[in-house]
Amino acid sequence: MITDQDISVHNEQKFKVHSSEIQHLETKLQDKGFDVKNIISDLARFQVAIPSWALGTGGTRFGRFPGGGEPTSLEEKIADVGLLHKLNASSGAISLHIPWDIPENTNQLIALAKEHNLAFDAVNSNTFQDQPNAEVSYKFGSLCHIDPGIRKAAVDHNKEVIRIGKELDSKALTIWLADGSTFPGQHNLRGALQRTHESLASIYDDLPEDWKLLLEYKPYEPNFYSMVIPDWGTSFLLVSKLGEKARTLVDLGHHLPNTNIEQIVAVLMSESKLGGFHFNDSKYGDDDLTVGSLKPYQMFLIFNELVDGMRNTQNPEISWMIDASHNLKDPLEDLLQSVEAILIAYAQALIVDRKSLALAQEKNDVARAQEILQDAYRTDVRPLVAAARMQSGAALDPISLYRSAEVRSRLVKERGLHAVATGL
Ligand code: LRH
Ligand code: MN
Ligand code: MN
Repeated sequence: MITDQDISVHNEQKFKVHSSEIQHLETKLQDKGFDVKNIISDLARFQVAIPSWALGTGGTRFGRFPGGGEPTSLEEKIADVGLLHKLNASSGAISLHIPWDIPENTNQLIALAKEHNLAFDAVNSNTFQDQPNAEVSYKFGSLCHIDPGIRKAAVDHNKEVIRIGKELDSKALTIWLADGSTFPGQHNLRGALQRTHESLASIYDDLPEDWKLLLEYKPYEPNFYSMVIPDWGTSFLLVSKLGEKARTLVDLGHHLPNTNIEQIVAVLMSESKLGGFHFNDSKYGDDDLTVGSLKPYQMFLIFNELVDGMRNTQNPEISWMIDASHNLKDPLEDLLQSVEAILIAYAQALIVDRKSLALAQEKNDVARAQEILQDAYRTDVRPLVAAARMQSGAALDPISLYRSAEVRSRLVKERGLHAVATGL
């Protein structure tokens, strides 16, 4: 849908303004001792996986309002992510959710992904919904279930997801559990945790050597009295027991209001246990809104810890992924905005004057430390992000090209107005 030719025409149109912006920024950053080329290369390398379930409009309990032209097959989902990657060169992977996605002809899917320069990121298991004709029900939990037969079914499903992931050359399994209790007394809290650990250990036994197991946590929802893995501490406890290949995944929406997420990042990285990220934004809970739409300063503070941790800890490579989906915007525009917001926060973190910050910290110069952080945050780094895209052959302004190329109406024409993606 978007060709190299479209991109070069677009970039030529935008180049004059862009080059004056980047020159201005370069002068400013050079003066502070930053090598702009290095920053641009770091940004160009950064890849964020797109979840297959974000390509359609999400919904609320009250309704879903699809905008048309949504992908209805895995092939079409891959094509959509390919389109994003063509536009921004930063979305080079797709994360599948089984059984929302059922890869049938894996060889064909691998070839198609290759055509779009995409890799298969973490595969996600689903033991939070009952599938049609399923022999067991997860109504009262999955890996924590009191019934060993149901626990085994949930474990076997995760093993099946690993098997599928291996075929696709994926390298990680992400587990999010809805397990918990809604009323006091429903669970023996220690028992539920113990059984979950045993089930996870059995899944971990099947994990290939070069894979990782990423374990999410969430304080509430769907259960409103207790979740078996409510917080980073419980996830950390479990992944520590499981072994080296198991790590905690931080989903930004899975915290109680005002939680200091950047501090969680720092603690996990100091223990080499931060495995992955699910980016989104929220005001009230797990709202799954566009990254950076509500709390861009928090995003920056998180990336500030990530950059510091990536330089100064032994934490292994982190899996980056978006986990967002809502009711109103064109999902592809929304994802372009999310990826842009992630890269902006990363760029801001890359221009923190860390030497001066360390000095200010040493002297307990609190005002200076704040000045240093906010100086980076208040710099308009968008030209750096655009430069990284252009360097990789993508568009200076992806959304404007997406709109001028009328991608959505072409997708509607091709797939139909009532094409609705499977998923959440
Ligand atoms: C539920 C959730 C979780 C998973 C996703 C599939 O909270 O958003 O974050 O990663 O569903
Ligand atoms: Mn998530
Ligand atoms: Mn969530």
